[in-house]
Amino acid sequence: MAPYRQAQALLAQLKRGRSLPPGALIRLGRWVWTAMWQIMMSELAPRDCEGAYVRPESQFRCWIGSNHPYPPEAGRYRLYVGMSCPWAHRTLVVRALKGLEQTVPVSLVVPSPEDGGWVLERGDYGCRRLADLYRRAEPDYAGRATVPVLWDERTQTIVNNESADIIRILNSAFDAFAAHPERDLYPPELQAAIEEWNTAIYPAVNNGVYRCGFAQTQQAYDRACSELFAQLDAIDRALANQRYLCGDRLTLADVRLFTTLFRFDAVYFGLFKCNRRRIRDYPHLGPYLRDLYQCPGIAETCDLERVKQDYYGNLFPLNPGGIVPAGPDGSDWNEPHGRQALSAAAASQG
Ligand SMILES: N[C@@H](CCC(=O)N[C@@H](CS)C(=O)NCC(=O)O)C(=O)O
Repeated sequence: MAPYRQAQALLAQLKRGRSLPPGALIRLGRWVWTAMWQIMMSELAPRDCEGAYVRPESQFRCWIGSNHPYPPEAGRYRLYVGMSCPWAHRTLVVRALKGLEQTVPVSLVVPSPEDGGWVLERGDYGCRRLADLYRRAEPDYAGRATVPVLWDERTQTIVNNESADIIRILNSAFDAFAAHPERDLYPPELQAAIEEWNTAIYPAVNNGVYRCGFAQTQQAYDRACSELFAQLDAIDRALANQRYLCGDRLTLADVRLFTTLFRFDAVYFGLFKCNRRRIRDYPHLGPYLRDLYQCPGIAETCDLERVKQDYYGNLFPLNPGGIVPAGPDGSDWNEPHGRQALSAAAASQG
């Protein structure tokens, strides 16, 4: 008999028997499940002494550029991404906006419930798991094997595994090969404004949804949830009078926000308990999200079904039954957003 059936039969027997009344069974079940939940959560999400999620620092932080050890070359560097991951999604969006599809190839990773981590779809360099690729780059690597990874095929090592860096590299390092070198998503005159938004949005929104979902105490969740919605309200107000975060031009600040907003109603609202309000119900954030989605090249980087499948299907401690909810179906992504009127200059960008 399969272990699951055996356990079921045993439970049925216990429920019928006189020796263990249902109350004791429920207490036992709660104790076992809580202990397991705590063990699994500590594995999934490092926490501080108050039970708040603490994201580990990315460890590979080299740069690509003509005066760096890694010179820009077409076809030399590869991106490893998972389609459900918001951090990896940022890199796909910038790659598409810059027209780098021929210059920087992509390899996909998919989550493996058995391994509890990413596995390579193609098995590059004989590596099955992403962790194997990390160890190929650095045999003593003891951190988490995360995506995105910007990989150098020449030296077979990881150049960078921090999305915030990789999108800046993609924005400028490969302009000699890009289909859209003229499109600068991090222009010098807007860098201070972009960084100001990033400083507010990263902890409260990008990482904030994870701080809600991975909180291990009520107090930690309450704080993360208040900060998240206070920041979303502030962004919504700012977007009332301007098309993008920094005015008329789409910048890296929008890209970084987009990939969190794209997942919000489908996974963060339910699975991560970010449920004070949906993005589609905000007067300006809702249309802003559709505006970005409809920007040429971006829709092709989006896979909402994959997002739902991976989050609900693989974050076991948050959804032990593995059931993937039916909605939302995302059928309104291409509805009119009406935001061109906010910016004549942006309208001509398409
Ligand atoms: N700071 C990193 C975070 C990347 C990250 O946490 N990626 C997640 C997927 S959404 C991951 O690969 N997690 C695997 C793990 O933590 O073991 C970045 O922005 O690039």
